[in-house]
Amino acid sequence: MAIIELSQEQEMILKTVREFADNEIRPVAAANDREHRFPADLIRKLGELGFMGIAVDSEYGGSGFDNLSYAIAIEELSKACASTGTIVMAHHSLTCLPIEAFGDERQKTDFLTGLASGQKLGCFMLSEPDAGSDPAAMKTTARKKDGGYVLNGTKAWITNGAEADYGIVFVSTDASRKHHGVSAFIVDMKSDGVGVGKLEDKLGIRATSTAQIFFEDCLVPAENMLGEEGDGFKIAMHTLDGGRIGVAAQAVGIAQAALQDSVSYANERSAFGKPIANFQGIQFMIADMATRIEAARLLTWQAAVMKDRDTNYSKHSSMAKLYASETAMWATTKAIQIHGGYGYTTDYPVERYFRDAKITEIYEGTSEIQRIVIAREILKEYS
Ligand code: COS
Repeated sequence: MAIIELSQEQEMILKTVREFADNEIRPVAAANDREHRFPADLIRKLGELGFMGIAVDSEYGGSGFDNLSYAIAIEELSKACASTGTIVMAHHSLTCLPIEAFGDERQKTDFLTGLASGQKLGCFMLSEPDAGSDPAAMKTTARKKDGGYVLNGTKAWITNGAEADYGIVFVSTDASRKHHGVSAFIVDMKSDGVGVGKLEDKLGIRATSTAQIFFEDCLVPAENMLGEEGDGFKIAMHTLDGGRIGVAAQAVGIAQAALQDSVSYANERSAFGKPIANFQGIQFMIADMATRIEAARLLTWQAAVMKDRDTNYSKHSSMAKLYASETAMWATTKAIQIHGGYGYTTDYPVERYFRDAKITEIYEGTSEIQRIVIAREILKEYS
């Protein structure tokens, strides 16, 4: 662990989530991945333990902890099973937190309380088949009608889309105004006019579901609009700033699992008459993995602490996500190398870590998008 002193409360959270992950999540991670099985039971138990609303105010069903606690929890969950980390992240930082930040009292009572207590599951619907990195190009529309809005269009890559009870959907209420014409709504996913389409067959995080969601003349009450008409793009950007801390923590967790497994294997496996851990070629890989992971964790915790202190952390969450995700991809590649041929098979979990690591360089903004966010800030700061 990095040398940032955790509070007693954060230590307690770390201990609780690590025990739960070791005892209940890790043992089933490989089978859930292989069989594409959504771990509904584990998610229910995480709700009972308070992790589905860890950083949501207790007034609205959450546990009221800080964002550093959230990052610690996501790292530990993802170390055992990145899919579980993804399900919690999409629910917590992409659904609960924007309702807490931008919702009115009724929305918090009606939607957030059920979500944060883990009784309901959430999803975040921004991307579309032709709008990922450039969400302002979305085609899904909302037309005003009889006290509500009628939604039409298709959302893509929606984590938890097939299982969610409530979702936040971003739609164009005025296409002529581009990003200023984007609005956000809370949707009951069981409403008429909401349909679940194709489930993606993915390289990694295979125990999550990733769905296309169709809106066909779906009437949403006007009172379900999050913020004001036209606020949607800023709500999405603000939400992703926070979400990227979670992805960074997830990447650190995957990389940490790769390191721990590599050390165990290097101590067990012998070549040329001694454990391969004795060879410098292996030691240098382990040293570089550990150093990069420590740096990635520090960047992640820094961004989380900045969010907790209410300072502008947009650049820092992008830096954390960029560095941690590339560290996870690099460290899992080295982990397979250390395991040799065995690492290339499903006999060892490092091939799963490698497949899971890749998504952290893509979702919630690709590495290229993170570089754009960082570069824009740096150019402003130094000019
Ligand atoms: N928080 C709040 N508002 C923000 C913001 C942030 N972090 N970043 C930008 N905005 C605001 C800007 O202030 C601007 O508002 P005004 O026009 O009122 O001044 C508006 O949003 C548009 O900003 P900008 O002109 O920078 O938008 P661009 O179209 O150039 O896009 C990027 C900016 C590329 C950073 C953005 O589109 C992005 O993050 N894309 C990736 C989306 C993503 O992560 N997709 C994955 C989906 S979730 S799996």
